[in-house]
Amino acid sequence: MDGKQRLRERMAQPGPILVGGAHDGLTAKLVEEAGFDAVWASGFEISASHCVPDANILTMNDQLRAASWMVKAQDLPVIADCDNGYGNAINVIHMVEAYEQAGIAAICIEDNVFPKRCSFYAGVKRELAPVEEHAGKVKAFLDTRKSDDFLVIARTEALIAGWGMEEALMRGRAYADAGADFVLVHSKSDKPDEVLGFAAQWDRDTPLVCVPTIYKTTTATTLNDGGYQIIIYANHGLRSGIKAQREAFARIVKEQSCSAVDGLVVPKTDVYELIGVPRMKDEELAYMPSGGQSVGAIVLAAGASPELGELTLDKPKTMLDVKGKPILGHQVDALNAAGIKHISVVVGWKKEAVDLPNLRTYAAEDSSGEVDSLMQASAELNQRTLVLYGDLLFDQEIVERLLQTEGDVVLVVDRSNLEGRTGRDMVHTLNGEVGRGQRFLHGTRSDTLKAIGQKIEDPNGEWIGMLMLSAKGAEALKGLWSELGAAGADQPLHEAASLGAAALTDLLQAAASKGLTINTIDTYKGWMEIDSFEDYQRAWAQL
Ligand code: SPV
Ligand code: MG
Repeated sequence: MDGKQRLRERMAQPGPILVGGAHDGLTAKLVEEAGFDAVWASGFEISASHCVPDANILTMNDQLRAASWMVKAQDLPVIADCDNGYGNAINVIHMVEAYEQAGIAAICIEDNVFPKRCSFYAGVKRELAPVEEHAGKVKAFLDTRKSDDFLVIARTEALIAGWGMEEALMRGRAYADAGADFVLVHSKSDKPDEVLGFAAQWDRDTPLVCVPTIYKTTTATTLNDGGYQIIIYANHGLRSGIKAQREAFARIVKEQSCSAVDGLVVPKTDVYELIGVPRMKDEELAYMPSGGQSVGAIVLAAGASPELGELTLDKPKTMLDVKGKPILGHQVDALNAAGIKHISVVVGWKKEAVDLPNLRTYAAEDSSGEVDSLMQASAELNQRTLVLYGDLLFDQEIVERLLQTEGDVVLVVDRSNLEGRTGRDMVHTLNGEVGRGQRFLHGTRSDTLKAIGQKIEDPNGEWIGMLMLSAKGAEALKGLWSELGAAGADQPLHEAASLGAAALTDLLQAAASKGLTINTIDTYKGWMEIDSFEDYQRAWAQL
């Protein structure tokens, strides 16, 4: 259903139709959010938002462009204030074509001459167009519109101009008789007497519209009972916005600090919701190649490393220098080169030493289990995310192949010689390793995890400490984590004595046991974990 049909449908229901004034897509969205029935693309507001008087200084195209953003931003019907039709009946014809094409549900044209003056500006020159001329514009509208659901509100300014009730009624009748769908009678009286008096003498079937800006205490119900079907609240978004912005700006200038307006501003996330950032994320996932740009990375680097003695007394392992750059620096370079720019690090032990630029940090206890650490960065687990250990050095090619995968949870598994690997993160996968001595290409094979842990039986690979989560996979792990937490943090999990001490392998095993498909891709070497002084020496020798 388009805006025109929705307005028609609403017109068939009882009660006043409440219309909220807007000047752009965002204010139209707020009108919708508040529960109005339709949006008023207000000439007063649109002009003011360009900081010019409401006096035909903006062109039809300026006004149409603003109204079109309102149509796009939200689902309510948009009723466009079209002033005097921006000229004579010929201008109206072209205007009707353009507005109907833009998806506007209804337009309003007033019997001001061109150029107009806003109804409320005091002490300005005010003239009305001859009644025949305005009735001619109404006829031009009707003969030009393609759909009978595209409606015209004909508005008289007779009361505003001080021409009296008889003139207002005569004009209203002429516009109704010309075929207008609605008649709007505008009044700047601070009491509703004029509009209620007009309605009391109204002797046509054409429904009435009013704009209670000045007779502001009169409720929609009273106006509706008095004969008005559409009530337009024309400019309150703009005026409340000016007040709020004036106060916020003044406070910032006075206190020279953003925190001065803490209580006055909405969180940025509120803005993101309004303008459709969540939708954009879904669309990126659905339609864009999964390059690193839409992928984040989380480096787990919270733990202390007593096995490295003096080397890590004042820094976490991830900050150990390998040939002039910390391990984390090597990781960031490889991730950046693969297009992954949004990198977070969970820090704990000597966290102040993690001082590389452009990283987000999340704090965990240095005694936290790996899963606990990962969940400190759970705010980042809302998109495709690569998770890796902070002591891992790896070939960039491994990341590039992970980016090509499609599974919800994908682990990188080393299939090279497994002898002597005890106490490591071993895996057993469905199909196992490629037969010894066979030729093979990296990236041609994906397998499914059956078991993971340090003590599993019959391992056929080693997990290198790097995995890729889709947004769905990340949600699944977060969900499982809170489910397990609800059952009690002291409960053992797989090989861990408690949930708080659980390693990633424990959570992955629990997820696999619950039926989550975990895929693997193979590597034959191309990575190194710094677990001992010997590893560290090897890293210097090999890098
Ligand atoms: C507008 O909002 O531009 C209107 C209503 O035309 S009023 O400002 O009350 O004239
Ligand atoms: Mg106007």
